[in-house]
Amino acid sequence: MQTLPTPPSGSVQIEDDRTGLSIETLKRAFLDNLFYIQGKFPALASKNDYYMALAYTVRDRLLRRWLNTAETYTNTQARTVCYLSAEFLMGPHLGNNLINLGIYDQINQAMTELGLDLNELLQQEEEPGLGNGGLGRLAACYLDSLATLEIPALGYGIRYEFGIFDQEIRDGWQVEITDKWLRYGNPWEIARPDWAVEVKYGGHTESFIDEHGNYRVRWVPFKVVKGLPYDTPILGYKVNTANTLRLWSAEATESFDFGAFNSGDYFGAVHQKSNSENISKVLYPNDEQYQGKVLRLEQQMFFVSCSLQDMIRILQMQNMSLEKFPEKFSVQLNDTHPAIAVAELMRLLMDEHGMQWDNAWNITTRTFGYTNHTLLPEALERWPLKLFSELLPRHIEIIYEINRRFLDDVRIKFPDDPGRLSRLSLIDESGEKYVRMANLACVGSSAINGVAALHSELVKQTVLKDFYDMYPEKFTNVTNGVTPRRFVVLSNPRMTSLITSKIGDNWIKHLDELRRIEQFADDPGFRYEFRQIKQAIKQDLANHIKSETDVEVDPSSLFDIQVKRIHEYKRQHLNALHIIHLYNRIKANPSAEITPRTFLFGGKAAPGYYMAKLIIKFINSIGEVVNRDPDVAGRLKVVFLKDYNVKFAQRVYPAADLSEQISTAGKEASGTGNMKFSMNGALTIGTLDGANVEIREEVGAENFFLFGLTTEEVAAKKAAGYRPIDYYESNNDLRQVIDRIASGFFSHGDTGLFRPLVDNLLHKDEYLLLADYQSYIDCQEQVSQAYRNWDHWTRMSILNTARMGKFSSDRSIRDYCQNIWKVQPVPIELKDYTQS
Ligand code: 73E
Repeated sequence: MQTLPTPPSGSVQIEDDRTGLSIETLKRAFLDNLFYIQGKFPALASKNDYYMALAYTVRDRLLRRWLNTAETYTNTQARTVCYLSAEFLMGPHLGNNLINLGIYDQINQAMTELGLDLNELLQQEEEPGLGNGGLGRLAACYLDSLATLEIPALGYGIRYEFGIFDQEIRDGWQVEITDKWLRYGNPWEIARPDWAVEVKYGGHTESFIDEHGNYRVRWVPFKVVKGLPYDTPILGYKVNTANTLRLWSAEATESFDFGAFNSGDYFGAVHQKSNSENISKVLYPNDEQYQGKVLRLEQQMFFVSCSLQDMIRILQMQNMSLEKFPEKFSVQLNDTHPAIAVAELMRLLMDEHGMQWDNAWNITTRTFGYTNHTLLPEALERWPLKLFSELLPRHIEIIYEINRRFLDDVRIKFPDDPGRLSRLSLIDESGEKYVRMANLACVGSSAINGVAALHSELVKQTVLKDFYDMYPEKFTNVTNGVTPRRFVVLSNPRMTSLITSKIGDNWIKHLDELRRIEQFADDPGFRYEFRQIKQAIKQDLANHIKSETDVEVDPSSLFDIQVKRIHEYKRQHLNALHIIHLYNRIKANPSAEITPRTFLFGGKAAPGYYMAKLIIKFINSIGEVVNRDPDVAGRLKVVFLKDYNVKFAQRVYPAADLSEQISTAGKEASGTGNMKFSMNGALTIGTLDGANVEIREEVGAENFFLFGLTTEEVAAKKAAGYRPIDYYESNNDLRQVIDRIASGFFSHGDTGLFRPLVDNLLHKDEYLLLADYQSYIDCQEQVSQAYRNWDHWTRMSILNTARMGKFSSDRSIRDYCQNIWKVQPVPIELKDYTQS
């Protein structure tokens, strides 16, 4: 617990209602907020009023740390990390802030004493779903670790009015509902209208010679949009550092509409206003699927320009010269979504601040780092040149000039290699012309990294090979990590208490210390307790499933879980084939020995991704048949949980026995769900893909269920002309599974419904499900056998948790700080403003 400064002797210490941490003070502050902010007295207050009053009570306690932090950074001119990301999938703030402030238990008690249930209030929070999946959640974990490690940092992104859609399931199909997360207000953010900036689009450029005789360019835009920053404090775990997440909201500029208003074009002026506001209206719900929409490029330009202008403002406020930009800021590009920053920083330095090219380029390339998150060709961002030039006429000029100089460098290093030049060019000229954002990011950055060891190797060998040949020294790996504060301490309090009772609570900040519970893996008492906890959490989830879906699941069955975005490369349908295999076994011999399993799925499909939506329908259809077949006698249950999001993820990971990480080798860059499961004691069934490789190295091959082709084998098989139908024809069991689907058995006799799925598997099978099928089935059989020996299973489970230290996002952030950002911690002292 934090202590207040010692009062002068003889005086009475009264805790301030906005900072005090005693139960009595917390209760008083809470009731005060209910009254003065929500304007309600207890008899009239709704659950949401109580949630808001509590959120404000907690926010007050963050504010003092936040202001101390800002003041220290300003006074010390601290070197700062800026994490530019189109997505921040933060999850609910309240619980996490209680953990990081170290007041979870006090608040729990204060609420109980007021006759309220903290869990109910926590459930009340609408999560800000400002991301699609792993990439956005990674950004959120990194903010938590940056603050915890006391690194000065700002997260910059977009304040989407509508985040990722809410998913409902109707008749087994996904239905998308708009996410109105701001409906009841957002107590965690503070608008900063003083720091609004303007962003230009369209129009044309004009060149002129300035008063010093220098060639300059002026951009005359077609429209100007205002960016308004909203700040959310990001508190570290049990430190005083509270960094900032600054999200930009688009508004119409006041000045720009005047002409229209004065000329009587009221409608035109209002239209222009709503048009501007569209920019931050909605998150594109595509995960790893590029869509070349103008609005998306407007969004990227919008938050990038706002953020870079904000950095320049900060620099100038601290009386630092622009030359110091790369010393003051290290700017990380979270994939290519913010890659336009390379051209925008050049433009700001040259056109707005009068700098010459060489100087501006030197500053720019020392500033940026670029993280690649995917090798999937359909995710690569390339903008049609025409669209790009019309929206960003000045940026295309700058990109041409960057390209001209860059290709000259290439010619020097690789003379007479036109193929290489055309591959490296920032402009794709092979057919219709495109601007290649990954190429821009590579040329404009001093460091390029992948997100797991295997992925970083593949980046060098495949998509960015030519850049690796050109600049080998820029390439590194930083394996992803996840925050144990949210994904263990907050989500699994029972396991947290057990571990802490044995080894103290240092592991929460130094996850490597979890190794110290290895010594208890053979202690029968510890094993028993570990297993009891898992059992109790599974019971809770079973109750939740019953209330949500009316399906009864047996908490002693093996909880086999796959939660992630629905994508063919992630192979949820391979999991489904295994379910049908087991079902067929039961149908052939109802008394067959089958380890009872509950198959849980969760995840959203991109609204325009037909095959992913069909996979959701497929899983639900299997569930409909299997769950009520009397021959199955409850031994198999299949449940698709709707609307998988961060809040729900926190309930799911602790309840898993088995974590499904079954992507085709070489396709999943890292995965981070795999880490969250394993930290909570689930065993993994997985391929040698992404971070699975490193997880298996850490936990030991004997505590990991490995199957499937390797990346090299996948490539070789494809090169040799892969024919999935051969597997179908030569494997009886597989044939029976496929035939059962094709016969309409899971679709009320309709043989057409799943035909696209079946045809795809038999004749295309881009992700090699059929090639991996037998290996997967055999491996699942080992899982079933292993689960029968619960004592041994629990031992493996404990060892998984104990050996996950490497996958704390604290380790990832340390890697970034040392190898890429070159930034040091700046500890924050707690000062008391009320005394001064
Ligand atoms: O393997 C994951 C990785 O763990 C990868 O698929 C994901 O990023 C995670 C964090 O590194 C990812 N998401 C996207 N690309 N890679 C993406 C692309 C376009 C839009 C939204 C997300």
